[in-house]
Amino acid sequence: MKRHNQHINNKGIALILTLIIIGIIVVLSLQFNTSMMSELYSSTNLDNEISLGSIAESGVEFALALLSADDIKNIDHLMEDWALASEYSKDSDALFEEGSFDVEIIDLCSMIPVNNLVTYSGVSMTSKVNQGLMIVLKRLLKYSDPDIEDFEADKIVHTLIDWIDTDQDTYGTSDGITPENWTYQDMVPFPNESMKSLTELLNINGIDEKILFDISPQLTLEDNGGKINVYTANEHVLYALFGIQPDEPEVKVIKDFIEDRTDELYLEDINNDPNWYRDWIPSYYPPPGGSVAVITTKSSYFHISSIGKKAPAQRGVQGVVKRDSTSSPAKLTMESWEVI
Ligand SMILES: [Ca+2]
Ligand SMILES: [Ca+2]
Repeated sequence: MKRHNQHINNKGIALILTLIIIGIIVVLSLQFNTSMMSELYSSTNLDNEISLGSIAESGVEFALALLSADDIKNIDHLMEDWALASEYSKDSDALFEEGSFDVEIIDLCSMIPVNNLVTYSGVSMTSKVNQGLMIVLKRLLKYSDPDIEDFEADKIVHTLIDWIDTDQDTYGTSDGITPENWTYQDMVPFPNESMKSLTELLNINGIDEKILFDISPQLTLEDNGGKINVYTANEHVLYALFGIQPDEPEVKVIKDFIEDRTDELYLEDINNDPNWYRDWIPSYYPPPGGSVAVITTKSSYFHISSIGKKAPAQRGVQGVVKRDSTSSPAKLTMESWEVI
């Protein structure tokens, strides 16, 4: 890890300066959300707010520049520059007379995409359940609380499917569970749409605040294509993905993989072979549906937060960016933003 930090320090300032310039170009080519930025600047204490808003905006540009400049397209991992945005931010005071920014980029493809449990296809948009994700989510629930029985995890996930899919049918009734026994509270009929907030999960019987607290860091509501990036997923997601229970000795497989995927000794190997992880995680831990069903090695949705700081005040924005790497340079689209 020491070697890693040194690497960051050496590259830090030069990289920031270069990327800020790229960033300005990137942002000029984006449909930037001007109303969001004017919100950033609007306040009674105008001078200071403008300054803080500009710093936060520079942070966003910096983040976009890092995502755009990532030229290893078929893999996204935690040793790449975008993943080190927070570390690089520590040098950002060099860019301003007063103040600095604190930028963090989180890969949303590192998480389990709840709304992708249901996919739609064809002209009639027939809904289909992503069986692989269903299994992964069930495991996540059971691993977060060993008291959750298999059938209870089933009911929770099936209820979630009914919440999201557009029909009024009850998923999985063929297994003998009748709709009256089902599991939602005060939710008749279901919204039949994507979840808007993870706290909505509390409406589902079997999910209490403790379980929600445990599982929500592993979940995203963004459509990330229904796949999880093995190189950025946290250990709990990886346990669920490969079916390794957290109390089994086999967790060492995952812990070693997590350590080695950020070891620069392997940087070149990883960059050259996206399937490098398969040497670390043996094939007798098959992800549900096989490797192609729920696993990816590249990411397309990122959460960016940028805080402009000028003691004692701070101001920031956060939002979701979609990156389409099929075009060159990669196309970045702001999906949503809010001032924080
Ligand atoms: Ca990459
Ligand atoms: Ca439904």
